[in-house]
Amino acid sequence: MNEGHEVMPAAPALDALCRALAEVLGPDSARDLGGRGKRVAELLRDYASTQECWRAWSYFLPERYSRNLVHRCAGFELLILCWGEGHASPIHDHAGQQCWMAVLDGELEEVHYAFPEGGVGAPMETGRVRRLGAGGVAYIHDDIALHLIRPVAGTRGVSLHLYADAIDACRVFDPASGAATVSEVGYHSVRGVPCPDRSPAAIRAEWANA
Ligand code: 2CO
Ligand code: FE2
Repeated sequence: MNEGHEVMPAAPALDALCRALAEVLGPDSARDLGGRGKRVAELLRDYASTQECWRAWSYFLPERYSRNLVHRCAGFELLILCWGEGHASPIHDHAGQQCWMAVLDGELEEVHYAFPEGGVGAPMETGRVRRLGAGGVAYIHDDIALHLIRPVAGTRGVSLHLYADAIDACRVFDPASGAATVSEVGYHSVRGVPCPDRSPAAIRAEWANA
């Protein structure tokens, strides 16, 4: 170990997954993946069911679910999300992008919501609710539904999220009224190293040529 230098934890199988995803997705293929979407889901399922190196890059926060960057490039972004007991995402959209979620640990609940077409002022309608255990893969796009994600009550969970393309901001919805606000999303760690004081813009700039 080099004194004075932070040791960066390694996650070789995650790096291999990113290389495989880059081959399948390409730099500008987010809109119409055709049959390649199935291959993306398979790659995520294989990783989630057989690998453990994500543990080195998972980082829980007491107050909210954490967003931990694995890789960001033209075409996609890969994150590990760590969900503590009682945490939940807001109801949100995905900025027109495609999103796959593979459960790495625990059991997560996904709740779909219909887009509030009638305007704001009424409670949002809940759609399908489903639970996914480790190795399970879900897919969402704005044409399918809005959603929220949370661990099953009283438990923690970890999930791997692939966004194609990367999402820098999304809309979050108030369940009581359907009112939407735009919310920038950020990162709590990058490749296993916590980054509490770094702005999302600085991190995005660092990855701009990856
Ligand atoms: N989209 C949310 C986020 O990236 C998590 S829910 O899965 O899509 O914070
Ligand atoms: Fe989401």
